[in-house]
Amino acid sequence: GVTYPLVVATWPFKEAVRAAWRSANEKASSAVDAVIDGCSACEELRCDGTVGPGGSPDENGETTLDALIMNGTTMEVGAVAGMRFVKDGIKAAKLVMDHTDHTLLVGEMASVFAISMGLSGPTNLSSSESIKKWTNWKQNHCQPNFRKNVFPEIGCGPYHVRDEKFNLCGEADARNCFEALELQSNVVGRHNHDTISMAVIDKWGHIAVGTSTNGATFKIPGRVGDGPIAGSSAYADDEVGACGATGDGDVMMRFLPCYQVVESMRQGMDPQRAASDALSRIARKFPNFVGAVVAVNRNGVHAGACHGWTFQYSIMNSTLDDVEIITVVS
Ligand code: SD4
Repeated sequence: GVTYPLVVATWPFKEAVRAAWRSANEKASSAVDAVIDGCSACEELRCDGTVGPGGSPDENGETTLDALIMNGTTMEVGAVAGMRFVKDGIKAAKLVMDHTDHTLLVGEMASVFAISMGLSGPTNLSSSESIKKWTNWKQNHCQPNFRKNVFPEIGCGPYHVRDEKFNLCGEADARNCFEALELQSNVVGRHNHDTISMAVIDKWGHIAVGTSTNGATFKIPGRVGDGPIAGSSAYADDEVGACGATGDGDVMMRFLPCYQVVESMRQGMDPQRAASDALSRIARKFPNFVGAVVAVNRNGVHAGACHGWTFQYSIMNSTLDDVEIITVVS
């Protein structure tokens, strides 16, 4: 039989799933409120030192947050992208959903809105770890992550566009050019598990999803990933089910994999096939991308799929004593 409530989330973020479960089960919260409680716990605890403030510094050493909340009953969405100076990403997203006619606010302006609505700030989003990570990268490696067809003269730049890649580089900077070419193809391993995407089906069978992330390490300032994009990092529809995604957001957001998963389930695919199909569409064009999705239908049947890495997701419902971790291999 169908057992509600139910919580699923990307990665073995047990404390976050427990928080959402307590909210949905003991407090009988709505699906939206349980997602907020779960993702907020993840941000506060920094889920294994990854999600939320204090993680993933950009090229300038700053941490910014992307977050999304979606109500699968009303299809309302609220999101923030590249948000600075406010620690509560998912709560800011909910304020956008509940108190504006908009869907997505960005950058400093998202922070101004969040603070005007009562969230605390402005706060520095760096941690000693993120500063250390960035300082080390800047001083010792300073690799041109996320850049292509441009080459730094020395170390960190400035970057120059060349019409012919290696051949037109002068002798002096040939080594840098070569390293840049090498690095450009080195996509696997550039992500930590720094994204939570969570779905909750509440006691009444209503579904909500949410995502919270600090994006990609050493991203170009201004970069927004799949996190705040409905249909990409997460999607929910009470009539069908829900999906959450993690991985190489720069590629995944071109395919709206979670929209794909939910629509495939609507057409009759089971969660496993829907999840695998959504990723194989991406892999056909970008065989080196790394990513994963977790899918759940409105009957509580769940499945995961991944490409280029081993994926784990968490599940909790009343048939389990505690959060269960499921490992998916590509
Ligand atoms: C992003 N999708 O911003 C996120 C990163 C991620 O586990 O999922 N990391 O691209």
